[in-house]
Amino acid sequence: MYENLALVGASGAVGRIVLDQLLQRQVPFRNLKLLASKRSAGTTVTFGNETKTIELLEPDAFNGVDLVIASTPDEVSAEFASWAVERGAVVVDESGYWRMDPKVPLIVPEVNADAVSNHQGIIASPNCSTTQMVVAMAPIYRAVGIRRVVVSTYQATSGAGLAGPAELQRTSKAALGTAEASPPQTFQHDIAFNLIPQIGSEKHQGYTSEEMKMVYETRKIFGDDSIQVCPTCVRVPVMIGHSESILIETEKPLSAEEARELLAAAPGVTVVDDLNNQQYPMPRDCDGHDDVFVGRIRKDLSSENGIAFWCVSDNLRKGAATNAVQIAELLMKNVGATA
Ligand code: 2RA
Repeated sequence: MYENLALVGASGAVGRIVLDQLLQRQVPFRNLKLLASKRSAGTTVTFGNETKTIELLEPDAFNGVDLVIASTPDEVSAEFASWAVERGAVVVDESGYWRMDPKVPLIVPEVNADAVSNHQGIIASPNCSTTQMVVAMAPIYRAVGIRRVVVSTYQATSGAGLAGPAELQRTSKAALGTAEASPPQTFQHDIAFNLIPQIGSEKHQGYTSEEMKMVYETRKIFGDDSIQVCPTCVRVPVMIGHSESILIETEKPLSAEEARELLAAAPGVTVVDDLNNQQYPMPRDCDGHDDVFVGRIRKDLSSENGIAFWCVSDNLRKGAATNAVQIAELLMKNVGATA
């Protein structure tokens, strides 16, 4: 049974949405403990009608806990996960630390829900830019196979945590002359009225860490190392909602109409695709929604088996909090199924 939950990182941008999702989705649990490191321990957050105090993240905080949902920096996850697992809890972790560990399933429920049962105490949730892409790839992969993906991302400032949108606001005001200019702190350059073609640091042959996550995580989630991925990740002056321009080269040919039908029928996908009536997904419309939105679906004019589309998702929801809560729900359902 997963009755006693702990949320690690409750005061962060994603942690707050996890709390909302636990209520909205009526996730069945008995007790909920909120944990964070020294800086936030002792502060309070609102959970429904309750005011809950965040407790200190320390080994014994996991005594009696069955299931942990965690949204923390990698180095925090590296330390606390074993404290929880040694005390019998299962950890659903949103950090990047465990994702490529062969003993840790990397789960997007719409794509590889079955892999959840292979866990040894830790289950990872992918990076936001990967999650929305694989949800949109899944129905096409299942129908006709996928050889190659070329993706360019347009990633919102909230991907960098609470400090990202704050920096966008501050630097926008400065650019408009209504506030003092100050040097960027969260991003490498001024993000106001700008685009920054770097998320993360150099990782492999001129690709950034964010870009290589899209390569490695996609292959692990599909269990298919033959999928080729060429990513370019860009930070854009948007508050919430990552957008992606995706070109998929399929194994067998697929028409745009067939792709639209597959996507429309896929779990977790909403198709918004009517160019003549200016209908396509945009980040401001997707903010606050759990689905992955797809539009501009069309045949590639330059290759036989190419399908191109535009994909937008709330990076704090399906890209993080919602996916983690869905994994927790899968675990709870699996226990119910075997009981
Ligand atoms: C970003 N994908 O948008 C990252 C967050 N995990 O910065």
